[in-house]
Amino acid sequence: MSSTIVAIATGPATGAVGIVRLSGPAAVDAVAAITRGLPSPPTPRFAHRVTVVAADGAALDDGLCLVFPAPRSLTGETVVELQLHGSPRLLALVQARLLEHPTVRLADPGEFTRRAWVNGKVDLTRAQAVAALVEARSERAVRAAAAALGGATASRLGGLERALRALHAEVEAALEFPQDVEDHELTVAPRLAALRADAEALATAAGAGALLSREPAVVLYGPVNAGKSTLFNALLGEERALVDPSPGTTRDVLEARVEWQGLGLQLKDTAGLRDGAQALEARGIARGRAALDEAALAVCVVPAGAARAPWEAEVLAERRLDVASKSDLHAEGPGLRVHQHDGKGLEALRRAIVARLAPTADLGVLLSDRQRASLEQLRAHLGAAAEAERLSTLEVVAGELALASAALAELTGTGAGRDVLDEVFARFCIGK
Ligand SMILES: Nc1nc2c(ncn2[C@@H]2O[C@H](COP(=O)(O)OP(=O)(O)OP(=O)(O)O)[C@@H](O)[C@H]2O)c(=O)[nH]1
Ligand SMILES: [Mg+2]
Repeated sequence: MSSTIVAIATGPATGAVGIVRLSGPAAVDAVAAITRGLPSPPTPRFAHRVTVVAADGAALDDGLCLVFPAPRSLTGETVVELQLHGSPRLLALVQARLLEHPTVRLADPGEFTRRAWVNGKVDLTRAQAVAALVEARSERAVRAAAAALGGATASRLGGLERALRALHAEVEAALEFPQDVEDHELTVAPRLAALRADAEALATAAGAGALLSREPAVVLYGPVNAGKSTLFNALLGEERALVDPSPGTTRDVLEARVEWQGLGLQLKDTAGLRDGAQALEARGIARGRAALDEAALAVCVVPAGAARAPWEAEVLAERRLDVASKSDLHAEGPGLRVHQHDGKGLEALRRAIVARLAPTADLGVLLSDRQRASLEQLRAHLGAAAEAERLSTLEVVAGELALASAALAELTGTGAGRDVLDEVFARFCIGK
């Protein structure tokens, strides 16, 4: 890879600092050509004070220049960073100046990270973690991405890969030396069971991770006038929804993003349910039901002491959380009780919602849709291998283990084709 790439690494908005980054053999030359004050050769990893100049020699900005000679850099190539003032126009001018160099071109999205991956600086899970960290919107998403960046996902997948490879080799050996088959049969079943348990745990962790990238919808629903909108406002801590003593106040679905205990989610308020609603209200109810169908969790809000059964029947129990509202008006009532006006029970409700969506403290593993599909294939082939093992058809076991290995290689990126890599790196913004 002989081209040198350049990109503005900081965001497109005005900021205190803006960074222009280059990677490749011409990085130092290109920067030296548009600056004054950079010694030749520059001191590695030293903050040089430089002046960036226009083609007519006029100063454009004063800033810092850091040079990371290959291979000890982010990408494994020579990397130069210009830290300037965070003016988008200035940074565009500086980038255009650098592009005047004959071998410098604009970086593609994710190309810095892709080069790091090509040069063995990061594996695919760490490269993905960079994108996930940049995109993270909640504290849990930040922590999960940081853990992956630290190698947690890589070591988890590596453990699975080693165990699978060892078992596959052993089965192949048993096929080649049938006199030893009986010995091998003793160990294949428990090791296969352990592998399946690991793959199962990974799938659970991937489910938890998916909640962090695709924030779940939590929908408040229930009969008219139950206090859903009052509860929605109380949970948000702001007067978002109109509240009124007359039934049928809410028509549209109202949405707000919240972050509770580090978990980001979409909270929705819906039209109260009742039979015989007139045209406009009925359309509101239909919208509410559509939101309910897509909800990760439905919070069934019914006043304490009122009959719950018809409302609870709207949603299956595994997707539903039952709440008794207006608990100040009625002493009895099972489950979670909230009094929206004085905030009683609100924190317990927030915790209950988070506990239902993310039942374990495990932040989860961040996988792409394609990786999750590979994981499903891995599990299917391990299951088929276990079935074949029970029937003592070792050739079939070996075949399924080979397919399982291929699925795992897709997942870890070691066996990933170009399209998979393109998809991974296309998720990045330019300059990453
Ligand atoms: N006493 C008491 N009244 C409440 C409580 N929560 C809400 N209310 C009252 O109940 C009435 C209805 O409240 P809303 O929040 O509009 O109820 P809703 O379920 O959104 O109603 P619709 O949108 O019409 O389905 C209002 O007069 C609220 O002031 C509560 O905890 N205690
Ligand atoms: Mg309402």
